[in-house]
Amino acid sequence: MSLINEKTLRIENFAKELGFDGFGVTRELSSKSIKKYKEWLSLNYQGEMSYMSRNVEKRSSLNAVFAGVQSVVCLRTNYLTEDKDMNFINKKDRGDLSLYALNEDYHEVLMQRHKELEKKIKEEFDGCQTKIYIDTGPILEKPLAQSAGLGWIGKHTNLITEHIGSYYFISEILVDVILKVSEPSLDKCGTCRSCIDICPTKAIVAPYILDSRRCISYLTIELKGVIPLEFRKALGNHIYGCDDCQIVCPWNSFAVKTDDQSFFARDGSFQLIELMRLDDVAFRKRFKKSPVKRTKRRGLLRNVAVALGNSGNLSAVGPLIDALTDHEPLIRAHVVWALGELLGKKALPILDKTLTHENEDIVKNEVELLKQYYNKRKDK
Ligand code: B12
Ligand code: SF4
Ligand code: SF4
Repeated sequence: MSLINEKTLRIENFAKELGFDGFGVTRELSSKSIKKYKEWLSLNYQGEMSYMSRNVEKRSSLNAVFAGVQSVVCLRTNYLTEDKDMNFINKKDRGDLSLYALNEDYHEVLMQRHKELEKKIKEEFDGCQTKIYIDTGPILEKPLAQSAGLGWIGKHTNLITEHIGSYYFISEILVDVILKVSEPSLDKCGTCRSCIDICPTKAIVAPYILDSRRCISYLTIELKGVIPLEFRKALGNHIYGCDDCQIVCPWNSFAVKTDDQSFFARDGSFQLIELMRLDDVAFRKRFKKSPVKRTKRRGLLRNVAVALGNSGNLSAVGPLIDALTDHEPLIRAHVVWALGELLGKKALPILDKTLTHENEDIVKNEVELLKQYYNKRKDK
């Protein structure tokens, strides 16, 4: 075995000891992936995620993020702690959160592990330079991981691994020395299209192509403003991200679970009414260190209001009326919609009475839409 192969193997073994369950090495980003990324941007599929269009040069060239890069160590971390099926849609009084978001923010959990692996690489290659990426850097992680043999990009656009599934994070350490490269993974989606068919908002517009603007993960986490009307019903009870396309993927019936305590649900009961009542202090306390804090309180309660509107649960009416006086216009706007869904025309006098001093356009607009809807029905 050559020295490079030996060193790479020792680094891989250490990565496994640290808890990474997948390790692979690649040298470059394929020109096909760069082309596909640029096509995706040209169609505006990134929506409001301006960070996706800001660093095109960096995302298209590893050298632009790390001069002198010779190898990319790609890593996989399983976050699956519990079985999940589509039954959650019938529990309409509860919000559904993505499996990855049930406990601590993984960016923080994973950093320490990466630093230890980085130290090991530097022990093996004295004086080498390294750079860690965990999700947030301007690099195309999935195509890199595919060419490092960690899995293939499925039609739902997530990376999947045979016998493991897709419930894992990917991350990288770029290094300026040559490591032994891995064999790339091959696509095993075949004729299946379950993910495309299940998607509630038809966000997978073609196999391997996702229009983020339609994806519930984007709508509930990344989008900062008003959720477009056309998607609100389809959101159902999703309140933070979406796992649907992964739940139905046949490769996830083999999904292996992790025993890493950092990913276990810290509080499984996401009762919508209870969440609707969270004030600023309670929100901060409940979601401290959780990925959910990304949406801030106003984003989460916006989503919760939509889910309550979809719940058919009339006991939500009282808490929703209380929320009409919330200090966040974004929340009030979605509460208006939710009351319209639950009470129909009967919501109008309540809104007129409670929102007499309303100044915010986004809220007034929702009331106006509801009025127009019932006026049109009267005309007919
Ligand atoms: C932006 C982003 C999002 C956006 C857009 C998602 C997307 N599919 O691009 C939104 C907010 C919607 C999102 C959602 C989710 N995300 Co996200 N997200 C990212 C981020 C930051 C960038 C991804 C990116 O570059 N997208 C741009 C497009 C152009 O890239 P692409 O999907 O790789 O696909 C293009 C090319 O790869 C190319 N292509 C490549 N190979 C092939 C092959 C063929 C045949 C074809 C035709 C095309 C093709 O075509 C595609 C263009 O159409 C990455 C982290 C990172 N830095 O990479 C995490 C990341 C992709 N997200 C992740 C996760 C976990 C999720 C969610 C599952 C979270 C959730 N449960 O809600 C969902 C999944 C939604 C879905 N179906 O993809 C993980 C995925 C892990 C995995 N197993 O793959 C990542 C890698 C974060 C991480 N470090 O672990 N995410
Ligand atoms: S995450 Fe949900 S909304 Fe997004 S593509 Fe998958 S099924 Fe569709
Ligand atoms: S559901 Fe089917 S088509 Fe979609 S990613 Fe999984 S195997 Fe591929």
